[in-house]
Amino acid sequence: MNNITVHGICKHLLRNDHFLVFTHENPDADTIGSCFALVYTLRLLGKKAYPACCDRIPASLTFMTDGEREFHIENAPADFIPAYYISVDVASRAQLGSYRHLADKINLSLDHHATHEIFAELHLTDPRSAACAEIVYHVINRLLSGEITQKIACLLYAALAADTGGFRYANTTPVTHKIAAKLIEKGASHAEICRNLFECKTKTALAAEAFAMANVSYFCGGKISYIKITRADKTACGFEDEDTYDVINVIRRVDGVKVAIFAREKDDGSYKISTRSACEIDVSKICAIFGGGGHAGAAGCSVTPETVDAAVERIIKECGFHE
Ligand SMILES: [Mn+2]
Repeated sequence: MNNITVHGICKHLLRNDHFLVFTHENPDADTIGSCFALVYTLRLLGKKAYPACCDRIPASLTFMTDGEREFHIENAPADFIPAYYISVDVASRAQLGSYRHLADKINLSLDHHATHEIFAELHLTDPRSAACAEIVYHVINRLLSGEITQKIACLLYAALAADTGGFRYANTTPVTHKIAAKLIEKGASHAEICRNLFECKTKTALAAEAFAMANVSYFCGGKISYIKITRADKTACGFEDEDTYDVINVIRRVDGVKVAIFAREKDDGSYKISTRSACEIDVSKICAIFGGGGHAGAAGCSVTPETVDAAVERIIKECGFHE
């Protein structure tokens, strides 16, 4: 499936310059960490490189971007003319969000989604990698001959820790732990990163979680937990979309729950459905029914307001649990 190796990628990167590195829309720690680690590495090699992110960095992840939140293409200097386009952790054209019209320009894609839709000229997709940052680590380690800086180590560590839920999810492998160990050796501040990722919460994020705890419903004898959050709920309880990133984790941790479903009304009125599976049910296949995707244990899709309730009913049915 892959048409390039880590070695081949390094040769390409060394031969080119003026890089634009794209995250996926609604950026998470894996895409941000992978993107910025690659940008800083290319700069260390004397090249020009800028991140490109169509959405704002969530406030909870600005510890990874020196507090900055806007990384639109226009934020790069006016005299910077991109000549080489890279995407990291982007599973499909659609995941480039408002930059999807640039999908055909992507020269190199690094990704770890099993559902990866090939859109780049060169691509390395490894679904065995717990995070895209694992793949990026191998590239960066080679480019820098092992001389990974502390800043880059922190970015990659945060990405790894986030996509593995703090090295707790089933996607965590011995390789993940070996890379994490290397990154700590290079100065990754693991305790501070994990506090930022998993413990520190804004008051508005706490309000979102309180809403979820109070309003979760259960199906199939408690094997499925479900929460729907509308725009009206967000206004009434004083929280925003980015405060809801941990809502799915709140409802999936209930004893007996195998599949968690979270439907969130977005500002444009459409619904983003997120799903998590803690059993053999592959939620990426179920979300694919609605044009979505992701991983076996974590996936999502977008639906219209008219179809959201029917979509959730179908997802529950597709899980195949008997009462
Ligand atoms: Mn990822």
